Amino acid sequence: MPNKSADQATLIVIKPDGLKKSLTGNILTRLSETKLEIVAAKMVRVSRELAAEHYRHLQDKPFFEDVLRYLMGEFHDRYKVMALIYWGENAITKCRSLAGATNPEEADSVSIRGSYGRITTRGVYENVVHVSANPEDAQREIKLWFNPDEVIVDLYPSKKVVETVEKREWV
Ligand code: IDP
Ligand code: MG
Repeated sequence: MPNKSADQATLIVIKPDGLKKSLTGNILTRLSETKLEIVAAKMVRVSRELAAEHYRHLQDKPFFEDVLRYLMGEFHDRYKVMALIYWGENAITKCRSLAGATNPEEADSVSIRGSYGRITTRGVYENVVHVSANPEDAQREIKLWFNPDEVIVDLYPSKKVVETVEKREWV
């Protein structure tokens, strides 16, 4: 497998509002403008633990609980998100620039968040998409959301482990 530079990767999450509004295609089309490569993609049912770890930098904020519930899908009755890894030169800057500012009201109106986001009456910024903020966050988040075998390139060092696990197979 090619070994690709880790600082060029970013986690992208299409949040529950993006899925509920059928924006997956639009968002992926917008992100394709970057000419970056998708090196992993999957649907995820977000647990409270995953949401809390993902947003741990916000744990002291008054909106922390609402942001967890938002990512878990509780405000949209859609208990899933789409997680992807985009790889390539300046992946983070390119994707964050297309995503727009965190506050959808302040985001450039042609950005993804400016086009499709909103602030709810509860005060949650529903901004449709997550993009890692910097290479350190990207590495932490990618390792949190994906196993090495789910990524088609070697982004970070990994090791083989042998374990006996109970898993489901097709009947
Ligand atoms: P980012 O998503 O642009 O990196 P962060 O500060 O990491 O922004 O915040 C994570 C998420 O928490 C945001 O995308 C948004 O959904 C929510 N959020 C951030 N700040 C606020 C706020 O002041 N009020 C309500 N929700 C917020
Ligand atoms: Mg962030």
